Amino acid sequence: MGPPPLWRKGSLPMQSTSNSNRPSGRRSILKNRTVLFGLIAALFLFATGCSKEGQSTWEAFGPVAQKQLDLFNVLLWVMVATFFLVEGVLLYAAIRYRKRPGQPRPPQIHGNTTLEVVLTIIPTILVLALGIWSVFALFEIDKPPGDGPEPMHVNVTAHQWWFEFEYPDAGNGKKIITANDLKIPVDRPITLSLFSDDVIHSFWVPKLAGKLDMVPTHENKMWFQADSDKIDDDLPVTLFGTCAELCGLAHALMRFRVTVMEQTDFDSWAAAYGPPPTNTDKAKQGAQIFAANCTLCHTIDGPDDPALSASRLTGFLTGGDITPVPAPNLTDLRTRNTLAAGIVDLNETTLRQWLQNPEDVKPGNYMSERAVLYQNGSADLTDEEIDALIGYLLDLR
Ligand code: HEC
Ligand SMILES: [Cu+2]
Repeated sequence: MGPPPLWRKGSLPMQSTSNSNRPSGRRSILKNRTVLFGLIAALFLFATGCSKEGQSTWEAFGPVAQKQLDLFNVLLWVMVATFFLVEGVLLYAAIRYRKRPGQPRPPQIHGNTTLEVVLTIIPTILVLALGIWSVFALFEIDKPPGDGPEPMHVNVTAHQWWFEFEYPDAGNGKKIITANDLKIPVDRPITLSLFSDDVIHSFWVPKLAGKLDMVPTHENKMWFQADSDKIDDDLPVTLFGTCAELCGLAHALMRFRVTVMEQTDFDSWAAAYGPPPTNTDKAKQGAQIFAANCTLCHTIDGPDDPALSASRLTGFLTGGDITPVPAPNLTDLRTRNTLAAGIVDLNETTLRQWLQNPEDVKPGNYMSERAVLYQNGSADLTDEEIDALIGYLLDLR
């Protein structure tokens, strides 16, 4: 006689009746402090992740984000409903028709044509409907509607680890280059061309639009708009943006702000764009220190000269310890709200910390790594020189 066939009752070792101490094993997992702590932490993160404050996808401030949010909501809830329906039926069947001692095996049925047709048609309709709607939504938000206000264009270049914004047509033909703080007029489509100077980054302002990669040697285009009737607070309003593609050491410290303002305020900012005045002795001293130590990488008197930018990029890409690198244009630093790619508020205290030792504020940044000044750790500048620089950069009087 050979071994008993596998399907016969009691023939599998797993089905043996001895059921050892299973339940107590399960209880001890929950008693385990690490596991419990992990679960609570996960719950906390989950709960705080849903807050609408700050950087949130749950609140749309414009047409592009709104369309994407609608799409997300419908897809999510249809899928949640489908999940609970299917799992519910499955659980019901598994419990209701489970094997009970002393009962015969339930009859095996196969090939109920009506059921199979219905169960094929419903998912097909669902997938087609959601899929077709998604594709239409994609086309709808591809370009700003032609009948609205004239779009404003911005070129965005990502660098390790900060964002550069160029407004080719903002101030009556005057070119404007700035960094880390994108200023946009409300109720006007903003078209963006995205570039990168080094590795792949990703541009993301959750309240205005989904993310889009910023790829070296390739231009990606997107647009968004901030609508005044969707924003409850008084303008100007500051929105959060971030790099959403792991791009090296300081990736998590690569953020930016979008300041939404009235068109008139935007126009006066653009008109006032220019270097900080040097009408005090302190500012003059600051300007001299700046010229001696900082202009290898930074421009402060208007848009960067393209040839200079190119040579800084070459210096950066060819490496070496002390080289020029692309750096934020500081012409309008005094109108920005944050410092070092959106990671701290900009004020005298933070700017002093930055100038004393950028590494303390933003580990890994290329200013402390490549500037001669910081090769011995903290700055090769006296407190008085740093004061003068701060007064000059922020136009303090
Ligand atoms: C070797 C090139 C280099 C030199 C020299 C240099 N910097 Fe920088 N600087 C950078 C880079 C790169 C960044 C961007 C750092 C980041 O956010 O990752 C930066 C950022 C800054 C910022 C923050 C800008 C912003 O938009 O948040 C300020 C302010 C600044 N530098 C001031 C100075 C001053 C003042 C000097 C001269 C004392 C100086 N830098 C010298 C490369 C340099
Ligand atoms: Cu990045």
